[in-house]
Amino acid sequence: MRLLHTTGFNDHERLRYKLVIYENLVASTLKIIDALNRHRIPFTNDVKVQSTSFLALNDGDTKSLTALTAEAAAKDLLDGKYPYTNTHKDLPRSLYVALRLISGDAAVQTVLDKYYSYGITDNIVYFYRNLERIFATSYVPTNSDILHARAPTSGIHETIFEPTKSTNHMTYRMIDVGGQRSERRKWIHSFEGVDLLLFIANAAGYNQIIEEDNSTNQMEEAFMIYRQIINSHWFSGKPVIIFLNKMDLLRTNLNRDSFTAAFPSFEQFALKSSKKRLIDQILAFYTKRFLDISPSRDAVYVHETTAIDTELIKKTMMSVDDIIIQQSLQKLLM
Ligand SMILES: Nc1nc2c(ncn2[C@@H]2O[C@H](COP(=O)(O)OP(=O)(O)OP(=O)(O)O)[C@@H](O)[C@H]2O)c(=O)[nH]1
Ligand SMILES: [Mg+2]
Repeated sequence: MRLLHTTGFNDHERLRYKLVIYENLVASTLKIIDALNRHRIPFTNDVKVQSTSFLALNDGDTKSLTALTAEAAAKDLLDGKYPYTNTHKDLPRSLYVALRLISGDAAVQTVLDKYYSYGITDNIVYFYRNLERIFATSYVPTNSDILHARAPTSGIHETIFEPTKSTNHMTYRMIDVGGQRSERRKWIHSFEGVDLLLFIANAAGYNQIIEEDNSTNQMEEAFMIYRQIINSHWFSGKPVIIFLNKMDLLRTNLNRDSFTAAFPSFEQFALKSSKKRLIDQILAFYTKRFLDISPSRDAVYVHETTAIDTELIKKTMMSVDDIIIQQSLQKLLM
């Protein structure tokens, strides 16, 4: 939304994302190491980081690092040996070497192929692919890096979008709340007087458990939250837009059996469909579930989205703008 409706991010904000990306990289890698340990999968230590020109720029400890193994790098990461707090400095090269060794290791690749079953966030595949760029001198996160960064919202964040042609010269006030269970008790302070609910669910989350209880799947949790808030007085009679998001991941990772395991009532639809048809059936299934628990179906709009694809989102947001404009006109006429 910031990228579409404002001038985007300034350099100061971009640099803050360096820390988020660092934290994402470290947290996900620690989860991968934990998954390897729990399943007793040893590192194969089959990756060698060469003394490339990139590493030759290193800060003194290059020689010892090139002799490092993935296993030893993982231990150093666990011991907190790659700290980073000052976003005006480059990310530590020593961490680059460690992550190259770890991320390229054959054992790690087997975990990454099934990241969703280990509670590892999906953005790690993207960040591992871009390590060289992220760890280069004077790196500044790009829009794509920012879109891939995972920074759980804590508290209530209001953004004002100034009037533009796309908002029909109206000002939008967007209130972003955190989705995690611990955040939800704060919602009561933010929903008073809102005109429209934009509810975003992870359509690929049917086989991903939520971090808070390690058992509920993310889509089931989304239906549960939606049911609670849509029946509250704040949204009574208000239009609702539901984004079935992460469609890219649903398309690439969909597994028919784990989908029917997560939603047994789906089975009747799914018998012998082609993959494309199956995706359509899943979207119809999700949509029906959302509509079934909506007190009024008339003003519920469901869109499939891929939030990291700005061009695609631009198109979706145009129809969201239409709904907002219609809604405001109705309010004026009342
Ligand atoms: N592949 C893919 N990744 C996505 C898509 N949408 C969001 N993500 C990723 O999912 C993560 C979402 O992170 P956040 O923005 O913190 O999510 P959030 O829903 O606001 O989470 P809370 O603030 O905790 O409610 C980021 O890593 C994004 O890159 C998508 O359509 N496709
Ligand atoms: Mg958020």
